[in-house]
Amino acid sequence: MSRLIVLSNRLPLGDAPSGGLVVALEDALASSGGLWIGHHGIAEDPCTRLTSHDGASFDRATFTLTESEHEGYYLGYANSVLWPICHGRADLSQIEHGDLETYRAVNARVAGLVAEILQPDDILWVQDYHFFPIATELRARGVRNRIGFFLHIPFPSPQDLQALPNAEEVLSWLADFSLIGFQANRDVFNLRDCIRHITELDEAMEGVIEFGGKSLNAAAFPIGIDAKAFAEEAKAARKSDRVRTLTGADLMIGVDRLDYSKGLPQRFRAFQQLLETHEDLHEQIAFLQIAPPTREEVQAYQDIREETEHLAGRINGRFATLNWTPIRYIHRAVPREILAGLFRQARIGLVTPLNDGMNLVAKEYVAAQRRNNPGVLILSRFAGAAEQMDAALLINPHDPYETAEAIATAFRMPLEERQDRHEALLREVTEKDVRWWSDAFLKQLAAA
Ligand code: GDG
Repeated sequence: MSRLIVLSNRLPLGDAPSGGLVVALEDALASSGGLWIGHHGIAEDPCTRLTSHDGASFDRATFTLTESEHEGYYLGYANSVLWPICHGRADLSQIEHGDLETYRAVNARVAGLVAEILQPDDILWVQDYHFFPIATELRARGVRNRIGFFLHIPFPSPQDLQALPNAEEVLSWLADFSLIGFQANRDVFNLRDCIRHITELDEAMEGVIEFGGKSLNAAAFPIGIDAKAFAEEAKAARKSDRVRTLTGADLMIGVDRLDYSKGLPQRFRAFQQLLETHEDLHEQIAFLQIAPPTREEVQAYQDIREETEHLAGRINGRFATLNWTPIRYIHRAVPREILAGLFRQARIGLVTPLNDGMNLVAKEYVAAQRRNNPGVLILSRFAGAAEQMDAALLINPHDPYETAEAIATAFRMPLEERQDRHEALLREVTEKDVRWWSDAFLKQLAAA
């Protein structure tokens, strides 16, 4: 069995957002004597370290970034250029002179580290948009190993891709991976369209995607969650006294990093629309939005915070009564076991991103429900999850009327319909869990 080496921007340290990935990869890493390489901390002298922890099931290697690398590579090109453009928000991109150079340089340095570690039979699995150039860098160093890539965020349309300062280069970077995994079919189609557009090939090449004389091997591998474990956590939390019913009203929940791709202002406006047109629902629904901070150094994130907080304040000012607050907005992270219990209690789960690679909250909400009395998932058509989860109430998050009506429908949905929808959703979430995801990807990579 080949040794598995995983490369991701952040080294998993057991906290929530990376938790799923660890579960997915732990078995394969442990049984192959594998290694996880990731970034850990900022230091003036960039250094790399190999660490083995007592009792840990796999070894880790870390690299640090300098302050200016952190700015140019991470905050700059990765999160102020690639992130907005891949999410269809080229208008929010900030192309700064030198950031792309820094991004290339960090990738070259990390490739040097990886090349030193790699042995001939190892399989390398690279995670996400921080490392688009890594296979090209490794190939230039003579590395012939199988290198897989998984993109956790959407792959852009041709229109958006060309908003990058280096659209063609990104495609040629991708061509050096042995297998490219995307979240959804949508992304595979976008890659095909981008190549067709940029190379001005008008004939459709079914099945094969070629660029610069190389064939690209790309497919959708929708990421999942550890559904069984999450359901257990939700069940246990219900019994603990840390999660209590909030008010007399029924709970509707949203949980998202405070990111402009998650559509929070649109969601709040849809809720306002509901309150304007459904007076009978006043004091009946308590909307809890948990939105922990993220990338606060980037201007677009400061702007989305202001807009979101302004709207929450305005809606509460207008509709609150002495014993009812329509929106509870928490701009802090909430412990995972409490989240799980809240999902279970919530009659409606509201997941309305404007664009999202997959969206794991949708899957967690479904896993946390009681089978005999499940809540209703309202899901954006623009989440990768919508391809798998069409038994949810699918909505266009830009349309406040449609979203408001979906909330009213969810609130009044008869038990039998809720159970039917939930059963279909739960089957998908349980069958295609996070272990299915890593097994499917690694199997195809091994065959590449
Ligand atoms: C990227 C892609 C793709 C959130 N708030 C708290 C908290 N969370 C947890 C959720 C969930 C995770 O963080 C968020 O996952 P998402 O999938 O919703 O979104 P991104 O962070 O944008 O992740 C996305 C994902 O990668 C995986 O491929 O699905 O499309 O953008 O697990 O529950 N956890 C805790 N407290 C919080 O306040 N404990």
